[in-house]
Amino acid sequence: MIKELYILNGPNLNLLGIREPEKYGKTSLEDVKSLCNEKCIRNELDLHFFQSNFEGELIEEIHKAIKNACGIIINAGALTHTSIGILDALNMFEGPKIEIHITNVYARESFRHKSFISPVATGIIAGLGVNSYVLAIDAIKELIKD
Ligand code: CA2
Repeated sequence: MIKELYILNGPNLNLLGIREPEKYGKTSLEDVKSLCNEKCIRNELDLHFFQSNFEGELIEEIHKAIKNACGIIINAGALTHTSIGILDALNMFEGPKIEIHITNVYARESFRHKSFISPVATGIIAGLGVNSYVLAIDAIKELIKD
């Protein structure tokens, strides 16, 4: 079976492009999915794109990734700053995993400066708008090449 690239999105990211465009931009999550899909096709990767507002659903998706994925890109949203469950699940995934953020979390409130998942991330991309997603696909492609 061809392995897939899992791109996982946490709470409230379904509202991308609809609310707070001055902070998160005008691109919808559906548009982000299309951009990622184009990039994956060019890089011969199969995309699995997922969003949930529920921590447990995201953890279950990471469990599926352990079997099926060549890499994980995760924007865990606010769960980045709170979730040991997501940290533990990501820790079990042995392939490359990139933590991404649309905004520069270090230029924002101090509670966003702590990430529970950074210690197990292969790399982190933040502050580049939705381009953070596209750049992370390049990073995964580079990390999985022979
Ligand atoms: O910058 C990011 O990508 C964040 O992961 C976004 C999270 C935030 O809690 C993190 O600190 C940084 C929030 C996602 C909320 O998404 C919205 C999108 C549009 C409108 C309102 C919320």
